[in-house]
Amino acid sequence: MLNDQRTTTLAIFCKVVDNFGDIGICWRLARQLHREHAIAVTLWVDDLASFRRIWPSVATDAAVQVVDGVRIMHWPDQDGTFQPGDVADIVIEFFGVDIPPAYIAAMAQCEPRPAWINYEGLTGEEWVEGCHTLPSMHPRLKLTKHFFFPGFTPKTGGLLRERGLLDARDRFQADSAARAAFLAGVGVTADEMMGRVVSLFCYPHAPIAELFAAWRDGATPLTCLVPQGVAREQVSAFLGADPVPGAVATHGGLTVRVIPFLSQDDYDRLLWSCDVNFVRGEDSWVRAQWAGRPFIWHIYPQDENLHHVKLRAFLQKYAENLDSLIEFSLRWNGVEVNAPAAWPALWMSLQAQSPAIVARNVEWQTRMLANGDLVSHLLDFARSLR
Ligand code: TRH
Repeated sequence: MLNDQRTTTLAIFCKVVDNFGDIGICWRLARQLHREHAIAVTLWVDDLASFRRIWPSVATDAAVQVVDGVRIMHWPDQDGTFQPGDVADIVIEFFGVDIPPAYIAAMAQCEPRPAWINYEGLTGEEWVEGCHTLPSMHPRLKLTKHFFFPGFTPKTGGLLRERGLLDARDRFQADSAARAAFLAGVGVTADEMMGRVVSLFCYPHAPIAELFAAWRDGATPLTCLVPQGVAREQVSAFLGADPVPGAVATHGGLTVRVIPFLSQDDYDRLLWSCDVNFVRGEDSWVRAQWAGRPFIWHIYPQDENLHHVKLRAFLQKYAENLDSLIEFSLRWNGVEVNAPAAWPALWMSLQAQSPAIVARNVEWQTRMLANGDLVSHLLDFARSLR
């Protein structure tokens, strides 16, 4: 057992492979561990510039800094000397990154050994239940690491969810002035707020031009809010200008507006404010599930279309009988379907199914809440290893 007399220490090792999901998830995890469980967290991260995009108070030139109570260490390479005293009680390698060899050697000298956890990616596939918490012995050292899988069932680690998140969301969504003030703060006009408002976060290969054309020709005015840097080419083609924050153009029923790339907390508010959210990867996808608004997921692409299997596994769990949502999601992700509908028809049928989608989201949240929150599961599991 961990010694309850002193603060538990925990280290997270994060490499930004691409995009914002790696640091996005690690930062969310780190903050929650510290704020809600009083853990002394050290976050090792190789790319402070990406970090700063989602959390602007992070300095990009500091080897060590403390932000929101979390110690952040810049992790430029695998060098460094470590003693057992440098090793945390719980060591998390994110998505299987290689921890510096000297740190691992120091882990092997600790008594008791640290709880070593490989935090894996979220998927709705069934095999996850069999792999969650499985051990993996180090080939040479007396050390065992364990796999930890987030997931959608009680036999997985559950989903990241901060204490009070849903209350904060409910208060925000019940307060039309708060929504108006937030949207105005990112440049949305009062007229735009009166129509439908959609947020767009997707990879560049999504069929964005087709969807823009459907919205442009639609009967209902729609404003699409795009954080800076997302779908740059397609947005710039629609605008006929550089997609910098504040850039806006209207063609037919569609207004496309570029907003600043937001902090993680403001990004939540964006999801809570919009009628429909287009999200991607892992972390924004989970946040959209907690936002309680219809969402369309653009999955991170993998070789040999492996991601199509993951997409279908999620839709099977989440979207049963929601045919419009399933078809829209498959088409948005480039999956071939029989007798594909045109984008205007797809969008209209998604809108028509919106009440059922919202009702499903409520049921889904009840199920996900019953699974408990990921950070509590992670700590319980780590403590059981010591
Ligand atoms: O950026 P992503 O595409 O990250 C991806 C996925 O995590 C993928 O599974 C992983 O393998 C790959 O990275 C390496 O999408 P994701 O996961 O939604 O992460 C985006 C983060 O950025 C999330 O924490 C929300 C945050 N964000 C903001 O803070 N502000 C914003 O304006 C936006 C659009 C996002």
